[in-house]
Amino acid sequence: MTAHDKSSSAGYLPFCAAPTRPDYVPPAGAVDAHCHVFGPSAAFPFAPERKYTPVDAPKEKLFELRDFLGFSRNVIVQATCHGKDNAALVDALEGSEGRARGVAVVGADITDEELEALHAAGVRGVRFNFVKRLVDDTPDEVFESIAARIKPLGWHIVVYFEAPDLERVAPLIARLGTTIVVDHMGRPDVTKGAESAEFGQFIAMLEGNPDIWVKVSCPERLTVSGPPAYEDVVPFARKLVETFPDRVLWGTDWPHPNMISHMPDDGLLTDMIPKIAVTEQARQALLVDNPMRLYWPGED
Ligand code: 0GY
Repeated sequence: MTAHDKSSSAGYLPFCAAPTRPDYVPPAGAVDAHCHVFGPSAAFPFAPERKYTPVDAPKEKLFELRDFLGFSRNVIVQATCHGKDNAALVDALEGSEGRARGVAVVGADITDEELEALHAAGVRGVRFNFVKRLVDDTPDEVFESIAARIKPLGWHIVVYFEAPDLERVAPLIARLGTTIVVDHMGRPDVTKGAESAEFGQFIAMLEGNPDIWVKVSCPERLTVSGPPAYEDVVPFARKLVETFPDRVLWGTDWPHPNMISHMPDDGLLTDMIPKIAVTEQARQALLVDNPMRLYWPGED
């Protein structure tokens, strides 16, 4: 077995078991709007088509972290290692006492009854993944057909792509005709800088479409300068927070699947928030008002 045999979690880093208690205290009702649950694999086996096998990261550990970091709610995003089997996600949503919403992965063949059951469990969106190391190609027609199916439920679409894929993905996003949430700032190349033409193209897409939101998340995957400060990622997140204050979300990305360079300390990630959202008003929007509008509309 090699270090990264996709069928085994050997060689993949476990999540940080004892994060630092953050100095930063999130506002009341704060939402961690990007995290995952994995397995436990004995109960919820990973998908045969997966490209990596994470270490188990069960819902109890996620809820423990939520409380430790000072958050009130989670948005749990289906990751590729569970494929289109949303059972672990649904189990976590049902175990959250209404404090988690979900983003599922579905195929175009999903039935209306299955969609309604996901909605009842707390799913409010689907994720379309374009990252080549994570998934095989899906034809645009399939994505468009899923978009049409979820529209009556009022769901949105989370898209995950890397900066070089923007040209391929942007026309599809424009056709989907629903709220879009872009994962991890569109994965910019941070060595090019936040004023680069590449990041400018991404910003222009958001300026041209008020229905596109963005998660200012995932410094651990974007950084070159590295932990604990991830200072090369801060200008990108800050620019998005300042340009689109009412369309940004923040998440830990716990348990940081598929990370092999290092495992971030979720307490230190939380301490980055005041650096990327420098006013109390910006933090209230980022952590409470925006995610509540998208995932718990009408609730306090
Ligand atoms: C993330 C990032 C990654 C993995 C997935 O669905 C996934 O497997 O999203 C990654 O490897 O960049 O958001 O968890």
